[in-house]
Amino acid sequence: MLEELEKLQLQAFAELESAVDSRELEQWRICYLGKKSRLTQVLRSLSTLPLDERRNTGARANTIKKSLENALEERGHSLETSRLVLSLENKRVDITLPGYPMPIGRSHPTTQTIEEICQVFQKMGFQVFEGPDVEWDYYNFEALNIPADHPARDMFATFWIDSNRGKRNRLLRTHTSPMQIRVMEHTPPPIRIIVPGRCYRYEATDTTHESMFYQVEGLAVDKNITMADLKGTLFDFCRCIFGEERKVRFRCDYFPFVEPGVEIAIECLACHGNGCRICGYSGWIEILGAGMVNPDVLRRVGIDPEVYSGFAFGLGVERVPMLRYGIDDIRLFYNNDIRFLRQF
Ligand code: 2NM
Repeated sequence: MLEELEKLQLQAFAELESAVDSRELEQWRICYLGKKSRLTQVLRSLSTLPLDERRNTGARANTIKKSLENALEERGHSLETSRLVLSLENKRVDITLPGYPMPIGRSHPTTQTIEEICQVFQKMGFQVFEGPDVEWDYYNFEALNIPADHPARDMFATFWIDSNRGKRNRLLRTHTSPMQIRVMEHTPPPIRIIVPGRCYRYEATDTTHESMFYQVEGLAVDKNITMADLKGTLFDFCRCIFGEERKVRFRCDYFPFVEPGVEIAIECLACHGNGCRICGYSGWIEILGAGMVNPDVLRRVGIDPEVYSGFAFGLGVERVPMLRYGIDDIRLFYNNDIRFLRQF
């Protein structure tokens, strides 16, 4: 019996070496350690053996069982390890290869310009507010001193959403000033805000007009605000955006919501004031409209014009990159032609 057990052990070890996967390992386990294996039979039948033989055989059979179990576990580990090594070997990555190029996105030239403009005013102490694109007639016109029959309405060709043209009619805002009215209604002075956003005009498009475009408008209301504050703030702004050395011109203009109203122009970037096609041979490019907030506008939002005064201004955002980069058609901005957009 002992001799048989020794042989069995040798045979088992030999076969274990040739098992190459977990299925073969399991077969081997059933064969040599399973319930029906010879070893289990021997261990079960120990009680039928004479006493002295029982002790020797039993001890030996148990040692062999232990050593087979250990061998099985070890073989399992080593198969697992070599399987892992092999799969790593197959998936080997050459870390010296150059990487795949990742295209990096960028913000739209209009967005870049809005951010730059807002930064200039934020450094001067202005806060940025945004308002809704869909507005009431009241905020877009009435509160800004443009009643329904006012000729100045012709300045702002409007996309109407409701058609009966009363005060509760909705429209697409033609400027961002309605948000400045909203802020003045809710905020006691001092106020220093700028409002960037989309505006809409119901007009045929050409190289300098789009039916949707962006504006940044600004407003400062406080005690003792004067035209000198307006001029200083906006001249500084022009030089921040267009260069320290740029000449700035300041002239009268008319907007219904301000009195007096002014127009600010800069020396033409293309011809340095000599006159060219871009500046209409005048040497100047209009860049901002502005003025002292009309006392009627202040009164309507509940600010006493005897105590407070303010200045306001507005500029078209797309004009800035158009002048800087010599872009000759505003419609390029919203065609979404990637060949245009990826240049910025
Ligand atoms: C402009 C030109 C002049 C303006 C006025 C106001 C408000 F709400 F305070 F009355 N907001 N924006 C204004 C004044 C805008 O854009 C060319």
